[in-house]
Amino acid sequence: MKGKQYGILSLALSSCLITQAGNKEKNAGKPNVIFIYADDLGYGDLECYGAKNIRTPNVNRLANHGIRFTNGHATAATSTPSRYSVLTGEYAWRKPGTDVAAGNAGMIINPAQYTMADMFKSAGYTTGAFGKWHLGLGDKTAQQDWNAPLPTALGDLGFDYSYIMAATADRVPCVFIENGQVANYDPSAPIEVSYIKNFPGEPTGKDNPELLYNLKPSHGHDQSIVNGISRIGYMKGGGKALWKDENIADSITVHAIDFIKRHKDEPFFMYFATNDVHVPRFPHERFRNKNKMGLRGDAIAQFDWSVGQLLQTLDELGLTRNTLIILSSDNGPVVDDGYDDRAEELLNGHTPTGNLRGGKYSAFEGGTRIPVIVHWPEIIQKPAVSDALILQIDWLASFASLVNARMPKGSAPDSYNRLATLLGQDHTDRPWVIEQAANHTLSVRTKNWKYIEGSEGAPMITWGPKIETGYLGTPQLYDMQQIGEQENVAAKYPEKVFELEQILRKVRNKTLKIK
Ligand code: NG6
Ligand code: CA
Repeated sequence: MKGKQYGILSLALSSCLITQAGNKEKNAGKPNVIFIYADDLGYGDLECYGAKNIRTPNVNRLANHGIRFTNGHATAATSTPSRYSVLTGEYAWRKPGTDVAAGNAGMIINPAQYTMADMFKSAGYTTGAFGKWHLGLGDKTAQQDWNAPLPTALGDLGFDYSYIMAATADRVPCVFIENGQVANYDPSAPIEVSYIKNFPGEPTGKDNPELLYNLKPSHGHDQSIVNGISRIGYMKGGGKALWKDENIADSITVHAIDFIKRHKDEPFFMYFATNDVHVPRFPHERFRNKNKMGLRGDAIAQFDWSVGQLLQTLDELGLTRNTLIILSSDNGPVVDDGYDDRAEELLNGHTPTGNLRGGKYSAFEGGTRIPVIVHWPEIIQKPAVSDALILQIDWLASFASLVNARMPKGSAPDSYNRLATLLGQDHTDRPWVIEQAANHTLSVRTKNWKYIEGSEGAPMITWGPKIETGYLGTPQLYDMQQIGEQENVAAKYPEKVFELEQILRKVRNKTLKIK
């Protein structure tokens, strides 16, 4: 594989490798890299993955001219651990405190840790992060002063610029954070945040349902009210800085476009993490009522629009050819995730998981098998569909190889260079991938088999979403050549169960490496 990658490098970077002159020249030819990271977008949610009720022309364009993967996997079935893994190249289950984070969680990635942004920066890239963060901010949980610059933020993780939401749209604080400070800060409305108790006199969804003029909760989500939608957690103040949900996609996209324009003459890395299609789904009016799936469908259309805006900007600036775009999702889909948005009744035959079993949170495939599309016209000239088994955790080492970055010893311990596979130049399956369900049940997936370790836990999610967890007291084994993880064949193939158990044991104690 190494030789092949060098081939790519020499094509794309030959000029830069020999030029010693100023930074600009040194970096000439390096591809820009844009990582488009949707939230809760399922394997079956895009037109190019078979969705029938929704048009996604901009994502289709990427798929039609790139490599579309049918066996791509996120490392976890929820956001925080998935994002942690992809940005650090370390399985989240190795590190305590990486479960779904509150909006006032302290920074989960240690500033000293090596990240994808550090890697790009070391290779001469300008780096930017946009949209959903959900990996904590500031030194200490619940100790942040949101009215002053945060002492630790994305600048400490290698991002030159960031315009982010602290956690999720359903968690306070409902403000954007730009370079570690609340954007559009309103001094007349100081911000306070708590995940323990409300601030005196502040309305909540629970006590003041009459104030919920935009969306009502279906489960949970009944604490502070912002923009007529109640959230998880309590906040006070914010004033003009508070977001309007219907403008979130616009805000993120406009800032991202601005970043591209500012850095059009130097290589840039952009982490573009959309809020769509996470709850609360409240897309802009111009996306409403255009498909039969209601707000969830509108949110997918809005996601596609954001993708289109980035593409159009690259086109206008003449950057499309030498920009590598990788598009994916942080975990599998969920229909009712806590707001009464009628997503369930309006599915109209749509299957967000594309018929995979389970969904977000789950140990089954629906939890972690997600769309992955790679687009880079300069190098990928023959569009293709690849069924190679790939895992998001490998993107860090793969991109490091792409840009010839030297990763410090011990960094990104679980990330392997699979660049040639990502670019469609070979179809080598990862020998195994490890996946984490919401309750930390781990699975080992190989091309042909899936092993789910035995674990405690109810067969269905207990708090609202109608999703099979895949948890069972004893180990399960599925033949992945059969569709849908229907028949547990653990009793039939004990030696296979043993083999996959050994893989898990050795990955856990770091004695198994991929050659
Ligand atoms: C759950 C929330 C859900 C969502 C999820 C995190 C409730 C009842 N449910 O706890 O709405 O926010 O956390 O989603 O509060 S993730 O995609 O960011 O991981
Ligand atoms: Ca998610």
